[in-house]
Amino acid sequence: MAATIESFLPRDLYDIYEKVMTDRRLTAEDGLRLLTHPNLYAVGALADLARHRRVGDYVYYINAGYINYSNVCALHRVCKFCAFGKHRSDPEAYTYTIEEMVEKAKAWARVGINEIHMVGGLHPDLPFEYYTGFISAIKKALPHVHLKCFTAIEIDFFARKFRMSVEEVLDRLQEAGHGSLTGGGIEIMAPEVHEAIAPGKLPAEGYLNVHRIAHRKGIRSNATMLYGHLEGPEHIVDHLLRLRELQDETGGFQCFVPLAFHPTNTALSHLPGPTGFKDLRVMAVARLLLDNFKAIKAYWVMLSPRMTQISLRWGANDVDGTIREEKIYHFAGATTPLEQSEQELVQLIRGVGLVPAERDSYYGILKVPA
Ligand code: V47
Repeated sequence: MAATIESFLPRDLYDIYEKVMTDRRLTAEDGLRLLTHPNLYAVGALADLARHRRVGDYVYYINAGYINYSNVCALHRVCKFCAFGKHRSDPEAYTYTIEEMVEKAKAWARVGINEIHMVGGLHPDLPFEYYTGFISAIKKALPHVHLKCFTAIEIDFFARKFRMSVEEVLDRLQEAGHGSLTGGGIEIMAPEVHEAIAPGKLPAEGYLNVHRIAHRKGIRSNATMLYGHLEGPEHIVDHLLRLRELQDETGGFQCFVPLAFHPTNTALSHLPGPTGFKDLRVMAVARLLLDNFKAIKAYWVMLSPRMTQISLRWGANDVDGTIREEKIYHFAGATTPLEQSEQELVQLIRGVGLVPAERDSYYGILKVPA
Protein backbone atom coordinates (compact mmCIF):
# COMPACT_ATOMS: atom_id res chain seq x y z
CA MET A 1 0.00 0.00 0.00
CA ALA A 2 2.66 2.51 1.10
CA ALA A 3 4.87 1.80 -1.90
CA THR A 4 1.91 2.37 -4.23
CA ILE A 5 1.13 5.75 -2.72
CA GLU A 6 4.73 6.87 -2.73
CA SER A 7 4.95 6.16 -6.43
CA PHE A 8 2.25 8.68 -7.39
CA LEU A 9 2.00 11.08 -4.45
CA PRO A 10 2.73 14.70 -5.49
CA ARG A 11 5.76 16.13 -3.70
CA ASP A 12 3.73 18.88 -2.09
CA LEU A 13 1.64 16.30 -0.18
CA TYR A 14 4.59 14.22 1.01
CA ASP A 15 4.80 15.90 4.42
CA ILE A 16 1.14 15.00 5.03
CA TYR A 17 1.82 11.42 4.00
CA GLU A 18 4.63 11.29 6.56
CA LYS A 19 2.32 12.63 9.25
CA VAL A 20 -0.28 9.96 8.45
CA MET A 21 2.37 7.23 8.53
CA THR A 22 3.70 8.40 11.89
CA ASP A 23 0.30 9.19 13.46
CA ARG A 24 1.00 12.89 13.78
CA ARG A 25 -1.84 15.40 13.85
CA LEU A 26 -2.68 17.46 10.75
CA THR A 27 -2.91 21.24 11.07
CA ALA A 28 -5.45 23.75 9.76
CA GLU A 29 -2.98 24.61 6.99
CA ASP A 30 -2.74 20.92 6.01
CA GLY A 31 -6.54 20.79 5.87
CA LEU A 32 -6.72 23.83 3.61
CA ARG A 33 -4.07 22.41 1.31
CA LEU A 34 -5.96 19.12 1.01
CA LEU A 35 -9.25 20.92 0.32
CA THR A 36 -7.73 22.89 -2.53
CA HIS A 37 -5.21 20.43 -3.93
CA PRO A 38 -5.80 19.67 -7.63
CA ASN A 39 -4.99 15.96 -7.25
CA LEU A 40 -8.16 14.47 -5.71
CA TYR A 41 -6.85 10.93 -6.18
CA ALA A 42 -3.82 11.64 -3.99
CA VAL A 43 -6.06 13.22 -1.32
CA GLY A 44 -8.27 10.11 -1.45
CA ALA A 45 -5.27 7.77 -1.21
CA LEU A 46 -4.08 9.59 1.91
CA ALA A 47 -7.55 9.31 3.47
CA ASP A 48 -7.78 5.62 2.54
CA LEU A 49 -4.40 5.04 4.16
CA ALA A 50 -5.44 6.97 7.31
CA ARG A 51 -8.68 4.95 7.49
CA HIS A 52 -6.81 1.66 7.13
CA ARG A 53 -4.15 2.55 9.73
CA ARG A 54 -6.51 4.07 12.29
CA VAL A 55 -9.62 1.88 12.16
CA GLY A 56 -8.91 -1.09 9.87
CA ASP A 57 -10.99 -2.52 7.07
CA TYR A 58 -14.42 -3.07 8.60
CA VAL A 59 -17.16 -0.92 7.13
CA TYR A 60 -20.17 -0.65 9.40
CA TYR A 61 -23.88 -0.69 8.69
CA ILE A 62 -26.85 -0.81 11.01
CA ASN A 63 -30.28 -2.29 10.68
CA ALA A 64 -32.27 0.82 11.54
CA GLY A 65 -35.34 2.88 10.76
CA TYR A 66 -35.77 6.66 10.60
CA ILE A 67 -38.81 8.53 11.88
CA ASN A 68 -39.15 12.27 11.28
CA TYR A 69 -41.94 12.75 13.83
CA SER A 70 -43.12 16.19 12.64
CA ASN A 71 -42.11 18.77 10.08
CA VAL A 72 -43.84 21.67 11.86
CA CYS A 73 -40.99 24.00 12.74
CA ALA A 74 -40.72 27.39 14.44
CA LEU A 75 -37.64 28.00 12.25
CA HIS A 76 -39.37 27.22 8.94
CA ARG A 77 -38.58 30.70 7.60
CA VAL A 78 -35.18 30.97 9.28
CA CYS A 79 -33.26 28.02 7.81
CA LYS A 80 -32.67 28.89 4.18
CA PHE A 81 -31.18 25.47 3.39
CA CYS A 82 -34.20 23.48 4.60
CA ALA A 83 -37.22 22.30 2.60
CA PHE A 84 -38.57 20.11 5.38
CA GLY A 85 -39.78 22.59 8.04
CA LYS A 86 -43.34 23.95 7.57
CA HIS A 87 -45.74 26.30 9.29
CA ARG A 88 -48.43 24.41 11.20
CA SER A 89 -51.09 25.63 8.72
CA ASP A 90 -49.19 24.44 5.63
CA PRO A 91 -51.08 21.72 3.72
CA GLU A 92 -47.88 19.63 3.78
CA ALA A 93 -47.45 19.94 7.58
CA TYR A 94 -47.75 16.67 9.51
CA THR A 95 -47.19 15.34 13.03
CA TYR A 96 -47.29 11.64 13.80
CA THR A 97 -49.29 10.45 16.77
CA ILE A 98 -47.51 8.29 19.32
CA GLU A 99 -49.65 5.35 18.17
CA GLU A 100 -48.56 5.82 14.55
CA MET A 101 -44.92 5.85 15.60
CA VAL A 102 -45.28 2.71 17.70
CA GLU A 103 -46.98 0.92 14.79
CA LYS A 104 -44.15 1.90 12.41
CA ALA A 105 -41.53 0.75 14.91
CA LYS A 106 -43.29 -2.56 15.49
CA ALA A 107 -43.56 -3.24 11.77
CA TRP A 108 -39.81 -2.60 11.35
CA ALA A 109 -38.99 -4.74 14.39
CA ARG A 110 -40.57 -7.68 12.60
CA VAL A 111 -37.80 -7.38 10.00
CA GLY A 112 -35.10 -6.99 12.63
CA ILE A 113 -34.14 -3.36 13.34
CA ASN A 114 -31.84 -2.52 16.26
CA GLU A 115 -32.08 1.28 16.24
CA ILE A 116 -34.53 4.06 15.40
CA HIS A 117 -33.24 7.53 14.50
CA MET A 118 -35.84 10.20 15.32
CA VAL A 119 -35.67 13.94 14.70
CA GLY A 120 -38.23 16.58 13.81
CA GLY A 121 -38.87 20.30 13.50
CA LEU A 122 -39.04 22.66 16.50
CA HIS A 123 -42.79 22.28 17.01
CA PRO A 124 -44.21 25.34 18.79
CA ASP A 125 -47.21 23.57 20.38
CA LEU A 126 -46.37 20.01 21.44
CA PRO A 127 -45.95 19.37 25.20
CA PHE A 128 -42.77 17.78 26.58
CA GLU A 129 -44.86 14.69 27.36
CA TYR A 130 -45.24 14.06 23.60
CA TYR A 131 -41.48 13.45 23.31
CA THR A 132 -41.07 11.42 26.51
CA GLY A 133 -44.34 9.69 25.53
CA PHE A 134 -43.18 8.40 22.16
CA ILE A 135 -39.83 7.33 23.58
CA SER A 136 -41.33 5.36 26.45
CA ALA A 137 -44.10 3.87 24.27
CA ILE A 138 -41.62 2.60 21.64
CA LYS A 139 -39.23 1.41 24.34
CA LYS A 140 -42.06 -0.45 26.08
CA ALA A 141 -43.07 -2.16 22.84
CA LEU A 142 -39.47 -2.86 21.74
CA PRO A 143 -37.09 -2.80 24.72
CA HIS A 144 -34.09 -4.02 22.67
CA VAL A 145 -34.25 -1.15 20.14
CA HIS A 146 -31.84 1.76 20.76
CA LEU A 147 -33.48 5.17 20.34
CA LYS A 148 -31.12 7.71 18.79
CA CYS A 149 -33.22 10.83 19.01
CA PHE A 150 -33.03 14.60 18.61
CA THR A 151 -30.40 17.06 17.50
CA ALA A 152 -28.67 19.44 19.92
CA ILE A 153 -30.97 22.14 18.50
CA GLU A 154 -34.08 20.24 19.62
CA ILE A 155 -32.55 19.66 23.09
CA ASP A 156 -31.78 23.38 23.44
CA PHE A 157 -35.32 24.20 22.21
CA PHE A 158 -36.88 21.87 24.80
CA ALA A 159 -34.76 23.47 27.56
CA ARG A 160 -35.92 26.98 26.65
CA LYS A 161 -39.53 26.12 25.91
CA PHE A 162 -40.13 23.92 28.94
CA ARG A 163 -37.94 26.02 31.27
CA MET A 164 -35.52 23.28 32.19
CA SER A 165 -31.75 23.06 32.09
CA VAL A 166 -30.16 21.01 29.29
CA GLU A 167 -29.13 18.51 32.01
CA GLU A 168 -32.73 18.16 33.17
CA VAL A 169 -34.04 17.69 29.62
CA LEU A 170 -31.48 14.94 29.03
CA ASP A 171 -32.28 13.30 32.39
CA ARG A 172 -36.01 13.24 31.67
CA LEU A 173 -35.46 11.84 28.17
CA GLN A 174 -33.11 9.18 29.51
CA GLU A 175 -35.64 8.17 32.16
CA ALA A 176 -38.11 7.61 29.30
CA GLY A 177 -35.63 5.38 27.43
CA HIS A 178 -33.67 7.74 25.19
CA GLY A 179 -30.31 6.32 24.04
CA SER A 180 -28.08 8.79 22.19
CA LEU A 181 -28.17 12.08 20.27
CA THR A 182 -28.02 12.52 16.51
CA GLY A 183 -25.50 14.94 15.04
CA GLY A 184 -27.73 17.24 12.98
CA GLY A 185 -28.64 20.87 13.21
CA ILE A 186 -25.41 22.87 13.25
CA GLU A 187 -24.93 23.11 9.47
CA ILE A 188 -21.63 25.00 9.51
CA MET A 189 -20.09 26.57 12.61
CA ALA A 190 -18.32 29.65 11.20
CA PRO A 191 -20.59 32.51 12.35
CA GLU A 192 -20.50 34.46 9.07
CA VAL A 193 -21.83 31.51 7.04
CA HIS A 194 -24.12 30.17 9.78
CA GLU A 195 -25.73 33.59 10.04
CA ALA A 196 -26.23 33.71 6.26
CA ILE A 197 -27.94 30.33 5.94
CA ALA A 198 -29.70 30.09 9.33
CA PRO A 199 -29.90 33.57 10.88
CA GLY A 200 -30.72 33.48 14.59
CA LYS A 201 -30.52 29.68 14.92
CA LEU A 202 -28.51 28.20 17.82
CA PRO A 203 -24.84 28.93 17.01
CA ALA A 204 -21.78 26.69 17.30
CA GLU A 205 -21.14 27.35 21.00
CA GLY A 206 -24.69 26.27 21.89
CA TYR A 207 -24.49 23.14 19.72
CA LEU A 208 -21.11 22.14 21.15
CA ASN A 209 -22.29 22.81 24.68
CA VAL A 210 -25.28 20.46 24.39
CA HIS A 211 -22.96 17.73 23.10
CA ARG A 212 -20.43 18.48 25.90
CA ILE A 213 -23.14 18.17 28.57
CA ALA A 214 -24.45 14.95 27.02
CA HIS A 215 -20.95 13.45 26.82
CA ARG A 216 -20.28 14.31 30.48
CA LYS A 217 -23.41 12.37 31.38
CA GLY A 218 -22.18 9.39 29.38
CA ILE A 219 -24.62 9.98 26.50
CA ARG A 220 -22.99 9.38 23.13
CA SER A 221 -23.67 11.56 20.09
CA ASN A 222 -22.76 12.11 16.46
CA ALA A 223 -21.62 15.26 14.67
CA THR A 224 -22.52 16.60 11.22
CA MET A 225 -21.56 19.38 8.83
CA LEU A 226 -23.69 20.70 5.97
CA TYR A 227 -21.49 21.62 2.98
CA GLY A 228 -21.92 22.67 -0.62
CA HIS A 229 -23.76 25.99 -0.01
CA LEU A 230 -22.02 29.29 0.83
CA GLU A 231 -19.03 27.96 2.75
CA GLY A 232 -15.40 28.10 1.68
CA PRO A 233 -12.54 25.69 2.48
CA GLU A 234 -11.56 27.73 5.56
CA HIS A 235 -15.03 27.24 7.05
CA ILE A 236 -14.86 23.48 6.56
CA VAL A 237 -11.47 23.33 8.28
CA ASP A 238 -12.74 25.53 11.12
CA HIS A 239 -15.76 23.26 11.62
CA LEU A 240 -13.73 20.05 11.67
CA LEU A 241 -11.13 21.44 14.07
CA ARG A 242 -13.79 22.62 16.52
CA LEU A 243 -15.23 19.10 16.55
CA ARG A 244 -11.76 17.60 16.98
CA GLU A 245 -11.17 19.87 19.97
CA LEU A 246 -14.39 18.82 21.73
CA GLN A 247 -13.65 15.17 20.98
CA ASP A 248 -10.21 15.59 22.61
CA GLU A 249 -11.99 16.95 25.67
CA THR A 250 -14.83 14.39 26.01
CA GLY A 251 -14.34 11.45 23.63
CA GLY A 252 -18.14 11.26 23.36
CA PHE A 253 -18.64 11.52 19.59
CA GLN A 254 -19.23 8.23 17.84
CA CYS A 255 -19.15 9.36 14.25
CA PHE A 256 -18.95 12.32 11.92
CA VAL A 257 -21.40 12.69 9.02
CA PRO A 258 -20.74 15.19 6.21
CA LEU A 259 -24.14 16.24 4.82
CA ALA A 260 -24.25 17.24 1.14
CA PHE A 261 -26.57 20.19 0.58
CA HIS A 262 -29.66 19.51 -1.59
CA PRO A 263 -30.88 22.90 -2.88
CA THR A 264 -34.22 21.93 -4.49
CA ASN A 265 -37.30 23.52 -2.84
CA THR A 266 -35.14 25.62 -0.47
CA ALA A 267 -34.53 29.39 -0.31
CA LEU A 268 -31.05 28.61 -1.71
CA SER A 269 -32.39 26.75 -4.76
CA HIS A 270 -30.33 29.02 -7.05
CA LEU A 271 -27.15 27.32 -5.78
CA PRO A 272 -25.92 24.29 -7.68
CA GLY A 273 -25.16 22.07 -4.64
CA PRO A 274 -21.96 20.09 -4.26
CA THR A 275 -20.40 18.06 -7.07
CA GLY A 276 -19.28 14.45 -6.71
CA PHE A 277 -15.68 15.69 -6.51
CA LYS A 278 -16.62 17.93 -3.59
CA ASP A 279 -18.36 15.04 -1.81
CA LEU A 280 -15.21 12.93 -2.04
CA ARG A 281 -12.89 15.73 -1.05
CA VAL A 282 -14.89 16.65 2.07
CA MET A 283 -15.10 12.98 3.09
CA ALA A 284 -11.33 12.55 2.70
CA VAL A 285 -10.43 15.72 4.59
CA ALA A 286 -12.82 14.79 7.41
CA ARG A 287 -11.05 11.45 7.78
CA LEU A 288 -7.62 13.06 7.70
CA LEU A 289 -8.33 15.93 10.15
CA LEU A 290 -10.62 14.03 12.54
CA ASP A 291 -7.95 11.66 13.83
CA ASN A 292 -9.90 11.10 17.06
CA PHE A 293 -13.17 9.97 15.39
CA LYS A 294 -13.42 6.24 14.73
CA ALA A 295 -16.28 6.43 12.25
CA ILE A 296 -16.78 8.73 9.27
CA LYS A 297 -20.19 8.11 7.78
CA ALA A 298 -21.16 8.18 4.11
CA TYR A 299 -24.92 8.81 4.30
CA TRP A 300 -26.26 7.10 1.19
CA VAL A 301 -29.60 8.94 1.32
CA MET A 302 -27.89 12.13 0.20
CA LEU A 303 -24.80 10.78 -1.55
CA SER A 304 -26.59 8.00 -3.47
CA PRO A 305 -25.54 4.37 -3.00
CA ARG A 306 -22.97 4.68 -5.83
CA MET A 307 -21.19 7.74 -4.42
CA THR A 308 -21.34 6.09 -1.00
CA GLN A 309 -19.47 3.12 -2.37
CA ILE A 310 -16.73 5.31 -3.83
CA SER A 311 -16.55 7.31 -0.56
CA LEU A 312 -15.41 4.12 1.16
CA ARG A 313 -12.07 4.55 -0.63
CA TRP A 314 -12.01 8.27 0.26
CA GLY A 315 -11.97 7.75 4.05
CA ALA A 316 -15.49 6.65 5.05
CA ASN A 317 -16.02 3.46 7.11
CA ASP A 318 -19.76 3.60 7.85
CA VAL A 319 -22.68 3.54 5.39
CA ASP A 320 -25.41 4.31 7.97
CA GLY A 321 -28.15 1.72 7.55
CA THR A 322 -31.30 0.39 6.03
CA ILE A 323 -33.29 3.60 6.93
CA ARG A 324 -36.72 2.65 5.41
CA GLU A 325 -38.26 6.15 5.58
CA GLU A 326 -36.69 9.59 5.23
CA LYS A 327 -38.25 13.00 4.72
CA ILE A 328 -35.66 15.77 5.23
CA TYR A 329 -33.75 15.10 2.00
CA HIS A 330 -36.74 13.93 0.07
CA PHE A 331 -38.60 17.22 0.73
CA ALA A 332 -35.40 18.84 -0.64
CA GLY A 333 -35.70 16.94 -3.90
CA ALA A 334 -33.51 13.92 -3.20
CA THR A 335 -34.22 11.15 -5.70
CA THR A 336 -32.33 8.45 -3.84
CA PRO A 337 -34.31 5.37 -2.72
CA LEU A 338 -35.96 5.20 0.73
CA GLU A 339 -34.43 1.92 1.69
CA GLN A 340 -31.38 -0.23 1.07
CA SER A 341 -31.63 -3.89 2.01
CA GLU A 342 -28.93 -5.39 4.17
CA GLN A 343 -27.85 -7.43 1.14
CA GLU A 344 -27.44 -4.28 -0.98
CA LEU A 345 -25.31 -2.60 1.71
CA VAL A 346 -23.15 -5.71 2.09
CA GLN A 347 -22.58 -5.91 -1.68
CA LEU A 348 -21.77 -2.22 -1.90
CA ILE A 349 -19.06 -2.60 0.79
CA ARG A 350 -17.63 -5.84 -0.62
CA GLY A 351 -17.50 -4.24 -4.05
CA VAL A 352 -14.59 -2.02 -2.94
CA GLY A 353 -12.71 -4.86 -1.22
CA LEU A 354 -13.64 -3.91 2.35
CA VAL A 355 -15.32 -6.02 5.04
CA PRO A 356 -18.99 -5.41 5.92
CA ALA A 357 -19.88 -5.56 9.63
CA GLU A 358 -23.33 -5.12 11.08
CA ARG A 359 -22.99 -2.90 14.15
CA ASP A 360 -25.02 -1.93 17.17
CA SER A 361 -25.56 1.68 18.23
CA TYR A 362 -22.19 1.82 20.03
CA TYR A 363 -20.19 0.31 17.15
CA GLY A 364 -20.06 -3.14 18.71
CA ILE A 365 -20.00 -5.76 15.93
CA LEU A 366 -23.15 -7.89 15.80
CA LYS A 367 -22.30 -9.87 12.70
CA VAL A 368 -19.71 -10.16 9.95
CA PRO A 369 -21.78 -11.65 7.11
CA ALA A 370 -20.29 -14.88 5.76
O1 V47 B 1 -29.93 18.94 10.67
C1 V47 B 1 -31.66 19.89 6.17
C2 V47 B 1 -29.65 18.70 7.15
C3 V47 B 1 -29.93 17.34 8.90
C4 V47 B 1 -31.13 19.88 4.09
O2 V47 B 1 -26.49 11.65 13.43
C5 V47 B 1 -30.17 19.21 4.81
O3 V47 B 1 -25.97 9.81 12.38
C6 V47 B 1 -29.03 18.81 2.88
O4 V47 B 1 -28.65 15.24 10.90
N1 V47 B 1 -29.93 19.47 2.13
C7 V47 B 1 -30.72 16.13 9.38
N2 V47 B 1 -29.11 18.68 4.22
C8 V47 B 1 -30.01 14.83 9.01
C9 V47 B 1 -28.97 14.47 10.03
C10 V47 B 1 -28.36 13.13 10.03
C11 V47 B 1 -28.44 12.35 8.90
C12 V47 B 1 -27.85 11.09 8.95
C13 V47 B 1 -27.22 10.63 10.07
C14 V47 B 1 -27.15 11.44 11.19
C15 V47 B 1 -26.49 10.93 12.41
C16 V47 B 1 -27.72 12.70 11.17
O5 V47 B 1 -30.08 17.42 7.52
C17 V47 B 1 -30.34 18.67 9.37
C18 V47 B 1 -29.65 19.56 8.39
O6 V47 B 1 -28.32 19.77 8.75
N3 V47 B 1 -30.51 19.25 6.08
N4 V47 B 1 -32.07 20.29 4.95
C19 V47 B 1 -30.99 20.01 2.69
N5 V47 B 1 -31.87 20.69 1.93
